[in-house]
Amino acid sequence: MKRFLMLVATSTLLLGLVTALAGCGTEERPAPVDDGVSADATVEMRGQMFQPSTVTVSAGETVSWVNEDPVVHNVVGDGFNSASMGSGDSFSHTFEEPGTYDYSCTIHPGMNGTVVVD
Ligand SMILES: [Cu+2]
Repeated sequence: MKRFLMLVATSTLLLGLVTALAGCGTEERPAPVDDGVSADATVEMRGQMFQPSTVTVSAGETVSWVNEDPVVHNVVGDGFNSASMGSGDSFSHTFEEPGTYDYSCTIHPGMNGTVVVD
C-alpha cells in the first residue's frame, strides 16, 4: 500500500511538472530580431504602415525599423535606406544631425513616416 501511494505521489508530481513545462511553452514569444544595434526608438512596419509614423530622437540616437508584416518593405529617406526587408528583418540608422527626415517604403505608395531629430 505504501508503495502504491508513493507511485501515485510520483505520478502526480510528474504530471504537474509536465503541465507546468507545457504551460511555459505556449506563453513563449518569438525572440525579437536583434541586428546588434541598440535602438533609441523602434518603428514597426505593420499593416503596410509605419507605426508610429513619427518618432522623435535626439541627435546621435538610433532608430530601428522592424518588419512585422508578411510582405517585403523598405525604408528610403534622405541619407538612409535599407535593403528590401522580409518579414522579421530589421534595419537601423543613427541620426547625427538635427532635422526632420521624411521617409517612405518605395514598394507601397502612401507608406510614409517621419523621424524628427532634435
Ligand atoms: Cu512597404
